[in-house]
Amino acid sequence: MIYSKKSAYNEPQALITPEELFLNRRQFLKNSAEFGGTIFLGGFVGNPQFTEALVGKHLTEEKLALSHNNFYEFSLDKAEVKNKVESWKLDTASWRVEVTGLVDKAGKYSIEDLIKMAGGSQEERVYRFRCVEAWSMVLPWGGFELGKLVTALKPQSKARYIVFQSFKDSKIGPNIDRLSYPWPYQEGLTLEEAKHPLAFLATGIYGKPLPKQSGAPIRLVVPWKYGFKSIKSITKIIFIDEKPKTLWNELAPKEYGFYANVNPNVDHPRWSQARETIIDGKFLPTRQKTLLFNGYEKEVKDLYKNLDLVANF
Ligand SMILES: Nc1nc2c(c(=O)[nH]1)N[C@H]1C(S)=C(S)[C@@H](COP(=O)(O)O)O[C@H]1N2
Ligand SMILES: [Mo]
Repeated sequence: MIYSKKSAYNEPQALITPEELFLNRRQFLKNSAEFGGTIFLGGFVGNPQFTEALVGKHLTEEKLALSHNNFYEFSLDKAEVKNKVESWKLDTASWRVEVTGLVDKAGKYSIEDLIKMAGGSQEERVYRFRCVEAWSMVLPWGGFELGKLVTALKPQSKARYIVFQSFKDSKIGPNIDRLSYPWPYQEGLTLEEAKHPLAFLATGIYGKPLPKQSGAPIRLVVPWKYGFKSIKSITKIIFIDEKPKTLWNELAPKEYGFYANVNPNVDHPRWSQARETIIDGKFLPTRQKTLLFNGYEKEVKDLYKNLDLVANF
């Protein structure tokens, strides 16, 4: 693939000021001491090429990002998710992700195992994040490239898609009993998409381990797709040969496609996708134009060169 890491990180529209990133890193160092000895010991190493190229736009304020969440297993109210997750007694150390299907290295892995398989270190990535509901944020994730893990798991030659599932335990997420959705929350990518260097598995945000409302202890981040693809609190990864069912697509196939690439030219049946509201806490909404592939066109367009983006929304 014609792709250099540098191009991915040097997006001109990106993202935050070096100053903010620096403060953020200092904050991380402080917090990593508090979490010392755990899987976060390695920390999230920022990419200096990236840092130097940052201009203009602002990182979403931490307290806004961490109190404006979509996590339907807990609540349909974005402001309420944070409170609802508090009763979740999350034990990160015993969390396992089951890997099954058309893959040589099937098994049940701890978060530490997954990080080791992906090369043993974690890094920080600042990505734009665009929800299908037409709001956006700029978020500093900590974690590792999904593709590194995928390669280490040795998918078999028949594998063409990768499926992710969240927990299906109503003792954790009460709405699993209350809402008749096709639980567990399930999402999927083509294997090619999953191997793209921008596809990321996050274990942290703002230099700290992921809080529960953000999808602890591990969640997907696919920055060129609508936010609903970025599934939280992953418990299962399945390699398969056919396009999988995905939760929103199953619930409303005319509204939410499998690909869900951010596209200002393909409106949602009930609203326009041409613009987005920046989550900045201001009383009057700040709007900006939505970019094709959420601004990552240069990096990802080759994945879709033979795909009709309108038919395959
Ligand atoms: N398991 C699970 N993952 C999920 C969701 C969810 O309800 N459950 N919501 C999705 C949607 S619609 C969005 S926009 C993002 C929100 O992530 P954030 O709360 O960290 O911003 O998570 C996605 N992942
Ligand atoms: Mo979303």
